[in-house]
Amino acid sequence: MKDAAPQAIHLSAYTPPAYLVDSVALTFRLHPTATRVLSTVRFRPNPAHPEPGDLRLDGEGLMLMAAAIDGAPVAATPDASGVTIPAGLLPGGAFEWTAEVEIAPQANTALEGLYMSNGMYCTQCEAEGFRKITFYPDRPDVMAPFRVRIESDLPLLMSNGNPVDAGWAEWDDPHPKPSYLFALVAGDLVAHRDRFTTRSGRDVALNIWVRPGDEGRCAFAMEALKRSMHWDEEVYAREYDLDIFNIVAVDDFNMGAMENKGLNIFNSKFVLAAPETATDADFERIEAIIAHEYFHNWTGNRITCRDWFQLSLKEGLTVFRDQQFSGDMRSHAVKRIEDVLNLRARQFREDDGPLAHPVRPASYVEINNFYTATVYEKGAELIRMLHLLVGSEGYKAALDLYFDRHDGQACTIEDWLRVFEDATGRDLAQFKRWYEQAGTPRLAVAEDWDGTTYTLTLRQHTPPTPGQPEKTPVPIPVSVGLLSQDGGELRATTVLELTAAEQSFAFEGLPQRPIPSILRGFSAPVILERASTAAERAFLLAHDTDPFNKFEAGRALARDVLTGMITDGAAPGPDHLDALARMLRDDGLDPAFRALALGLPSEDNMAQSLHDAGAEPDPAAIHAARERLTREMAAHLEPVLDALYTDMAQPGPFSPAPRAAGCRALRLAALRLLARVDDGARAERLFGEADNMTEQLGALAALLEIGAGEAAAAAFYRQWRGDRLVLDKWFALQIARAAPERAVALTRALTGHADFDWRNPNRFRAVIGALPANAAGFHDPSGSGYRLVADWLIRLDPLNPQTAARMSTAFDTWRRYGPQRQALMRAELERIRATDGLSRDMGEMVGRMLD
Ligand code: 0A1
Ligand code: ZN
Repeated sequence: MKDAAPQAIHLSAYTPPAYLVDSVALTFRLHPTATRVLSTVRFRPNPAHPEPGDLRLDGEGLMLMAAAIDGAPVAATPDASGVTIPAGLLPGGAFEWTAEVEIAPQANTALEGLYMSNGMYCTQCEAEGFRKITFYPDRPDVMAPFRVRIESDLPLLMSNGNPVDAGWAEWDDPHPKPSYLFALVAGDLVAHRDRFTTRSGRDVALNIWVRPGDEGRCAFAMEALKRSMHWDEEVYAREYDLDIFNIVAVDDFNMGAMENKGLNIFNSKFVLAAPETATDADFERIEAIIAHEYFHNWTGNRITCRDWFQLSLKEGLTVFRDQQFSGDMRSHAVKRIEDVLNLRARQFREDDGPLAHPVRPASYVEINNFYTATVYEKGAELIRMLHLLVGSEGYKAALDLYFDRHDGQACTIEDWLRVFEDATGRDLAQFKRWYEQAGTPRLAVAEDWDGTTYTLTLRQHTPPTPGQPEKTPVPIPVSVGLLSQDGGELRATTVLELTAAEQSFAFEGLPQRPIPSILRGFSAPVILERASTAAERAFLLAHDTDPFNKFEAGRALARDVLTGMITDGAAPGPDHLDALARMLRDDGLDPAFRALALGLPSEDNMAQSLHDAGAEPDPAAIHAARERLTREMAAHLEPVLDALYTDMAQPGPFSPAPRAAGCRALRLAALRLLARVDDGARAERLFGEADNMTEQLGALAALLEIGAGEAAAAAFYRQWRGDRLVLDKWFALQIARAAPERAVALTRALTGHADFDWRNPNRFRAVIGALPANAAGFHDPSGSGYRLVADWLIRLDPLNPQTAARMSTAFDTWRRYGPQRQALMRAELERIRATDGLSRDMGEMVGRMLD
């Protein structure tokens, strides 16, 4: 018997809290199976609420031992989601609620609330985990200062804010915060320590806490933290506001990291890094996530969200800020390309299927399901567009006003847009549609040339998404530059603002017909539909001065070639290969850029674009075409690849600096192609010689891709079996790079491996999540890939619904494929849905995918 469908929560039903909180005092008596949490909460009626009425506190899975109002015991009987104290039992004005509850952190496998990881206690409260710790109005618009006392024999005890006593058993956080930012850590950890002086002279102790043995892998994260603190002062005039900033690395964590006030908690894979164990991509990611969590101190913590529908208020903005930061630390051009590739791979995919939702959703069943690429990455794109539309000065004025006006508040998207309107005088009523309308707009382009005037006609159209059959035009900033036939700039970049469904823009007085470079810098999150010739794409790859569009021209060229190979059996022509050879030989180009430009669209990306063009994608055919093109590229480009492989070698000790990393990326991209012509000889050699993980793993990937990686994989395991983070890479890489016909069997075999600890989210993702990353393997026509993933999701769901539900997105493209694959995937989704006791998280996800 299934439970009744859980209720959806609607943005339109928001009401302010009946009571506000003036202060919270918590005492934790830690015990693995019987932790006691004592709370003292000072409430007062909210003047903004019509009538205070009953006191409703959220609480889940708590054993209530005692409760009192102003010291007098109250008989409170909790229901499944909390407890209600009738108005009649309340004094009328302010009052003090005290309670004692018991919880069992060791039994908490969902990793939400207070749980244990390797003998250490830690918390995860966003979005609604605090209600698993004690009874409380667990909603972000209730902000309060917290004081926390921790009783335990463990040597390290921490919570938010500043320590009150030398033993760190008591912590005081003076900054009012919502409960989702609460954190507690207790364990036997060691610190990598440093200090930072803010520009107004505050001396801040910085600590990164890790398991003994990991302290040698914290230096990079610490440097990244100091760079982030400095950058936020310089660029946003935001200073840190406590005397101490603690970061803790935990091995069992559902997400990347969490911005708890003064006590960030990180998945250890996004903190720990040493040259031998972390790749360049890891270093880059660590820098970005450290920055992201730090930046939340202002965008998220000091100014938070009124309710969870406003999640992008903090996440879109903080992603935009971390993207700006990474661009400043590294290369803006390369960072922009990487961000757009990621946006297309994850957010465009989401926006094009059954899980499509607006950046500000109108309803949800389980908020944990809305920590999505749309809320995060598309949310950041909206802010990038605002930045472009109002200019750097306007943006700065708006942000200054935002911090000034809203510090200490829980805000909405309306508040956010209003600061831009007030600071710049621009009307953003139409812009707001970007927050409310799901789906990726298609931008069609028509051109006209009359001998002196070049006219671009832009037309926008957004396909229907679930619950939104009709779309209205959104304002789209389209950055355009015009090139002359000899590669010069005829017109520098201008931003065309498309606000209607269709609009024309004329460029007058031109000496010759220009070659347009449209959507420079990827100025809006849209799909540009403009047919072009291979010759024009090759021209732009060679001459465009806008690095994004230069990259894009090469990417489109490759996509067109692959499309031709898949749909018409065409052979790859010379245009693409010759253009690539010229690009690779251009020493003026950043090696990191060249490495990206040498890449091909992913198999999932090809499936997406074929589907968009009305074709039925066949993952096996896509894989075969991509393989064939890779071999052709290798054969055609061998001399230049060989030269790059030699020239890009980095002498001396490993440095994760962007320039060296870019050279390695180009060298390894060359290596992977060369493996196709030298039977992996160079890769074998590099695998044996490499003194860093980037090259060792790159060499292993090259060998696995040509089916010659077995011995290297075994050697890799022997070398790294004791290192959990490296072992995750070992699991994932073998599956992701396996030949499609072997991928499912290999995944199954690895789920029987002694090191497959499926309860650990990183390991589960490394194994079960790697199969969908092998598109042709996952989509094996037998349906065995679908079955294997569904089996494991069903198994994980009762223990860890959040991670299981996130991974169900492997199936969200099911309607793209042919009838047989559709039927097989649908059957697996139905099977998941019919599982007894399915979590609310998973129930919502499969329901949205099926209905
Ligand atoms: N706010 C964090 C992400 C995060 C969200 C939810 C979590 O648990 C349900 C954990 C972390 C961030 O943006 O980094
Ligand atoms: Zn965030």
